[in-house]
Parts: sequence; structure tokens; C-alpha cells
Amino acid sequence: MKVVVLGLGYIGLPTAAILASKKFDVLGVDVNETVVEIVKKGKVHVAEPDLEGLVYNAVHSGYLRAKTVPEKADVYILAVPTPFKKNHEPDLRFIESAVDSIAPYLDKENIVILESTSPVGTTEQITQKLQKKRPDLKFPIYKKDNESDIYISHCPERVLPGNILPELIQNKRIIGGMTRQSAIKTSKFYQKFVTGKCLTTDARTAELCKLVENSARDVNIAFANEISIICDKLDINVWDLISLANQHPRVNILQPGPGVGGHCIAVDPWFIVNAAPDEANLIRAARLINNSKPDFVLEKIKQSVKNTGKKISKISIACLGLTFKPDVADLRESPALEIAKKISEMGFKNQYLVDPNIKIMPEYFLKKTSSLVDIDYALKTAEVILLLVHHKEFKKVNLELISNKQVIDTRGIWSNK
Ligand code: SAJ
Repeated sequence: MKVVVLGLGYIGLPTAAILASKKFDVLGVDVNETVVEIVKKGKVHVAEPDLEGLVYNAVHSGYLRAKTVPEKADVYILAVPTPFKKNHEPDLRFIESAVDSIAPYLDKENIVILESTSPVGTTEQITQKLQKKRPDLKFPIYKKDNESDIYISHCPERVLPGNILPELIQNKRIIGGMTRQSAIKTSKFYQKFVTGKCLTTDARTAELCKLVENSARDVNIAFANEISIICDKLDINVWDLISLANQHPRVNILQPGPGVGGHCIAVDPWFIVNAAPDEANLIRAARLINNSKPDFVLEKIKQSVKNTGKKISKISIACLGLTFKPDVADLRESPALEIAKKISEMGFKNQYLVDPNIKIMPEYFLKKTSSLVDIDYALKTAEVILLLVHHKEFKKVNLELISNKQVIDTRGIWSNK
């Protein structure tokens, strides 16, 4: 069976490599020539545990190839990004151009799968687009059990960055067909390499399901973040409070932090807000709370500077962690990075950046008084210590070494008694 995977990013590349490891004949397609050249050599441009070895073997065994244009195949998987525009409207141009690129190659009995997180109605839209481009083929009509030449479904990716490879195989999949027949055909394909259950539904339900999953997490994190701001005002240790509240058999509060990052949870809820602006009040409020958390942290820093009794230009600050979550090398939409960037403008004598997962200082800081240093140096030298990401290395810090410093622990790994 031949599979074309469009988009060789965080989802497309691992998916292509896993399919190739199961001996599917896989062509990975990306519009970015540099990415294609990297993959052709069996190398990777995204950091994810075990991905490098998998891609190397997939390419060198001949099951995975990479090109900038598609070919004829049995299955087409669209795994391209769906960002939002400035006004929070979804930007579907990558999906649209991926759809345009496969249209000439489609043939009877092909399956087209949209894995990209998409606003409700996108699967129907791409089907209509393809039907216009290929009037010689019969495409499925939404929720009508019509006989079609092509089968189209939405099967949203659900994998957790940092644990993508196991989750790609083990997670349950939601398969939303244009028709029942499309869902069944798509489900049979996933069952060839996924051990988790494949649950079939219609395309619109699958689209909203993915958006709701990430919004549920966003709302829950916003609750924790709001509680942390309330606790700060009332002088209560939020970590103790949450741990005590979670002793209740039906309470499970998530962890507050400096904000919500990554390319999914901070983006997807806006697709719901955009589709139902008058109804999605809680979802919008959660986004705004989580987005406001970096400013709250910046206020705490100003307070700490005051506490030192010195001018800001005479003191140094250490920022521990830059990535969007612990133990990954991913800086996308990272609140820690956003905060570190704003700190670099505040006029500190030195800003020490520490992140065991980041080997090269992000370009933004090059012309500032910032430097990427190791943890021991930062802790010894800085007067203000700001913990932004709970990387495993930071949990081992000897707190006695920083007992006389201004410490802001946004993740509660040190403040948690
Ligand atoms: N975070 C907190 N407090 C918490 C948990 C997370 O502040 O208690 C923050 C993290 O630090 C990070 C952000 O939230 O900045 C998101 O991290 P995450 O680990 O919750 O999620 P992602 O973005 O890595 O992956 C999510 C997952 N979705 C859900 O768990 C519902 C994943 O399964 C999805 O596939 C992925 O989004 C996606 O691609 O949509």
C-alpha cells in the first residue's frame, strides 16, 4: 500500500516514519526544500525522542522517500499546520494548497485523510474543492450514504509532544467520515498500524472533538492559573492548596504556570470562539487568562527587583527554562521565551538564560546583555532567580545555594512544601 504524507513536521514526519517502519511504501511531501533534503538523508529537523533512529532506518530501508511534490498513491494524509490569523480567524491556506497539490493524482478507491486540527466544516470544504477540480471522480456527499470513488475523513492527531511515537501507535483515534463508508475505509487503514481503538463518527463531530479536547485542557489550566493569582493576593501557597483540594475524590485541579504554550492548546480554542463567538464565553475567558499569565510573572519580577533594594542596572537575573514545557526542546509559543524576551528589555545588568535542552541561544537575545550559561553559574551569580520551566535538572537544585536570593518559582517545584 502506498501512502503520501503531506507536511513533514511534528506530526507528518513521525507518522510517515512509523508507516514506513510497518513496510508501507511512503512518500513524505513538504513544500520546504530544506526539510525534504534533511529527510532524504535520513535526518530530522524536529526534536522528538527516538524519531531520529526511526527516520534513519525508514529512509535507508527504502520505505520512506521525500519530495516537494506528491505522486499517485492509495492513501493521502494531510498533516500540515493550521495557524490562526491576527484576528484569531483560522488560516487554512496550508490545507488548501495541500489539497490542490494532490488533486491531479487522485484515482478511484483512494482515501484522503485530514489529520490537521481544523475548524468545523473543513472536511466538507476540502471535499467540495476536490470535486470541483476532479469532476471525473465521484466524491462523498456529507452524511449521505452515496457510492463514491474517493473516501474522505478527518482523523485528528492527538499525540503529546515529547511522547509522540508511542502515542501515535497506542492512542485511540477518532475517525470522522464524510460518509459512513469513508469512516469505515479510513478506520481499516489506521487499524493496520494503530493499536488503540478507532472510533468512527461523522466529520463535523471529529473536527469539534479535537478542538474540544484541547479547549478542555486550556480551561482547566486557566482555572489553575486563576487560582494562583487569587492565592498570591491572599498570601496562600497555591501548590499546597491545590494538592490539598485534589485529595477530594472528585477534584483534580491542574498545575498553574507562567502561561500556556505549544502550537495546539494556545491555538485551537480560538477556532471554537471564532465559530461561535456569542456562545464560547468560558473558552474565550480561559484563553485570555492563560495569555495574561506572562504579564503577571513580569509584575512579580519588578517586585523582586524592588526587594533587592538595588537599581535594576546593578543586578543580574537568571531565567531557568525557555521551552514551552518540561524536558522538550520545543520553543513554539513558549510563555517562558516570551517572558525572557520581555526581561531582556528591562535593563538588567545581565540576563542568564539556562535551558539544558537548548544548545544555541535564540537569535533574539544576541544583541542584548543576555547569555546562555550553565545552571551553576547562573545560580551563583544572579540576584534574582526565575524558574519558568520544570525541567528535570532544575528539580535537583540545592535550595540552600539560593536561600539569600529573590526566587520566583512559577512552576512550584521549589515552593511546594
Ligand atoms: N500546562 C500547564 N499546566 C498543566 C499542564 C500543562 O501550565 O497542568 C502547560 C504546559 O506547560 C504547556 C501547555 O500547557 O505550556 C501545553 O502543554 P500540554 O503538555 O498540556 O499539551 P501539548 O500542547 O504538548 O499537547 C496537547 C495535547 N492535548 C491534550 O492533552 C488535550 C496533545 O494530546 C495534543 O495532540 C496536542 O495538544 C495537539 O497537537 O493538539
